[in-house]
Amino acid sequence: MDEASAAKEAAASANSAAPTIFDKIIAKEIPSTIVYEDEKVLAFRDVNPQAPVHILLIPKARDGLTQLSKAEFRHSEILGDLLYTAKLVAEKEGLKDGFRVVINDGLDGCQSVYHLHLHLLGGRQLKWPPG
Ligand code: D5M
Repeated sequence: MDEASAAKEAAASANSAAPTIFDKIIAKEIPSTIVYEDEKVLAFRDVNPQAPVHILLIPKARDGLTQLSKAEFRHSEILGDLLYTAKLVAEKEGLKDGFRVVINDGLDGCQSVYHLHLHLLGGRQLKWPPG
């Protein structure tokens, strides 16, 4: 399957309550390299890193938050927690010269897993604009 078809298929699952690969990571049913964990947030290394440091931060409870565009006011606290945790993890990873936090949303945003997640990228000079 090509990248565009895979993205369309993933987008088609956006409204589904079906578990994603991240549920298996949260349940520790499949291996991942966890770099931070508390009662609400899990951070682990991306399996397909786009930079020397590429970490995903996810809410442990998806609670309808499949993607940022589905966020409701009640999600404000966890969204703040995720962003603040990204800063803590960046510090822990030694990203003292800067880093980038990205949220891909939906088809145009190239989202492939419909459980909201932040990408924390760093460890090299990143370019702007992104592709
Ligand atoms: O990003 C989804 C990201 O999830 C993508 O960068 C690959 C990553 N991914 C997928 N499966 C795994 C596992 N099993 N471990 C670690 N990382 C994983 P998106 O913004 O939805 O395109």
